[in-house]
Amino acid sequence: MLDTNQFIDKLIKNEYTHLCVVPCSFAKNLINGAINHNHIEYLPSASEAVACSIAAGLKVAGAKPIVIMQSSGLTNAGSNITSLLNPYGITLPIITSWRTYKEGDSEIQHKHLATKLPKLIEAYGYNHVVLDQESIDKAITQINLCDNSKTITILKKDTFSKVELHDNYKLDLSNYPKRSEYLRYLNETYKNSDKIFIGTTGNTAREMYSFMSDTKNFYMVGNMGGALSLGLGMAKAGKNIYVLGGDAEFVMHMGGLTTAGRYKDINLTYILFDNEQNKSTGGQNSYQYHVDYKNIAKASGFSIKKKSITSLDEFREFINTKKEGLNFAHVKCDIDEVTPRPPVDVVAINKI
Ligand SMILES: Cc1ncc(C[n+]2csc(CCOP(=O)(O)OP(=O)(O)O)c2C)c(N)n1
Repeated sequence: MLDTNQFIDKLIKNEYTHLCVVPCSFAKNLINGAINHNHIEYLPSASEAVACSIAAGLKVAGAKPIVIMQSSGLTNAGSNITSLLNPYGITLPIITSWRTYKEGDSEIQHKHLATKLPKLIEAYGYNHVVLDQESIDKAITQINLCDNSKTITILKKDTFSKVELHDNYKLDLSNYPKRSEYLRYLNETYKNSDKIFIGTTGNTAREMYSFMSDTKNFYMVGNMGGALSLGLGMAKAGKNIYVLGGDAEFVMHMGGLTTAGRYKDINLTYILFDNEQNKSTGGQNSYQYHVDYKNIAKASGFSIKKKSITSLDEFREFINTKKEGLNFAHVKCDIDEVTPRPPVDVVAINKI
């Protein structure tokens, strides 16, 4: 195992300047260590495609960026790698975690790339190295190789020693109800109804499994950023849909909002539960204070609850007064304890 803080010190000595990141729990110690350290600028990115393009801009302008992403995110970055980095000859370190999969695991989103990740990298026209887990010097040499050649670094689980985010990065959300309280209310209100609840990857889907046992649920365990569009498809096919999402998920493929906003004659309600962080990948702040979720939804064509919801009473009022059609609400919430992942037999539903 590598000492995370020593590794970051060496990155700084090697003059790396920025970390462009979509978090992955396999890389959380490295990410959280860099956030604590503050010497390499942390650039939380809406998607892996965004992270790669920012890094390319930094590199051509003389900075020394590193990109960190999850293996599933390497597919999002495919267009950037093959149509920006490669043809323009821009080289920079991309560290991708290598998510594993065992038969019977409910993380079905990782099953394919658990064996095919090196082949995907090869198909992009790149070599790969697996980050050394024993020697910081060897690992830094590998990062430097990626900085100067078409090579992608693969990060295995448990490569970096444990680092907790410093207390000043921990958020106090105690003025808001926990997400579980809102979910329990939805469960009570809609138990045994024909409404379908889609939970986004991250903790929303997991918490739905724990707190909404009596509603019809679709747990989206991967396909980050795609829950709203899945919901649009189901709503266009005549179903009454609720998408329950996280704030980091909201921005990943935000074009889904502009597409959905065209259709007013469907029943689709998007409830964004904003805990200001990536809870499921180590609690990194999402730093989206500048984003006006409600007005983005409104400008995209949704009917919105004008004020952000900060209490259960306001939530009840929204649920009981909203009209049919395309609705959006921004709900502030506190974080719950970690809840179990839904098991594979309930995740792998393919018909509703
Ligand atoms: C393409 C892709 N990139 C990264 C991830 C890793 N990932 C899973 S959940 C998550 C963050 C989710 O945060 P948010 O939507 O705010 O929900 P929360 O976990 O806080 O409830 C990330 C980055 C992923 N699943 N897919």
